[in-house]
Amino acid sequence: MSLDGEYEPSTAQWVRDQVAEYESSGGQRANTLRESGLPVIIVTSRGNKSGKIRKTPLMRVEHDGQYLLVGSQGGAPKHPVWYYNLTADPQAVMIQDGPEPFDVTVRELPEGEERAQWWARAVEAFPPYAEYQNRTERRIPVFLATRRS
Ligand code: F42
Repeated sequence: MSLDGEYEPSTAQWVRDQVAEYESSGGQRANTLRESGLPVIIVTSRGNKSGKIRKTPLMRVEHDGQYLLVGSQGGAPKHPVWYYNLTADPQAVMIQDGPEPFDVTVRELPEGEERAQWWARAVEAFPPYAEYQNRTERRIPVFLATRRS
């Protein structure tokens, strides 16, 4: 793991519990969104203010080895704050999708064909994303994550 530093768990209990269970089981447990059966990944970023290590479960949207990270936060009016960690340092990001985390570089997708194609994949993987976007004026941000060798 190339992102070192002090881990600061989420302020949301269910989130930090999911991260702990996922990591301690090497991705064997707590790898879905509650009973939905829909798969989850763990995204590690560096706090853009605190410099601490932050870990965020997100729905797994994967295609040909790339991942889409969707800043939906249930359609809330504001971006989740991990958004600002990724924009501040797109290289200080890791994804765990199974036993071991790996380094990725993220790029926010602007409006256009590529975003539309990935958004369709996201809604296919997790249909509530479509509702969440209808629920808010905010354009839900999405990042394309590409593994660094
Ligand atoms: N959230 C999504 O947005 N999309 C998903 O697909 C998604 C899936 C999912 C699946 C399972 C699960 O358990 C949770 C899931 N969530 C999903 C929720 C997600 O894990 C986050 O909890 C949610 O998106 C909110 O992210 P957040 O980064 O806003 O978290 C808050 C609660 C938080 O931890 N705040 C911290 C705090 O102390 O208040 C600060 C965190 C932080 O990164 N601070 C930065 C720092 O420097 O340390 C500063 C950030 C800034 O600029 O303010």
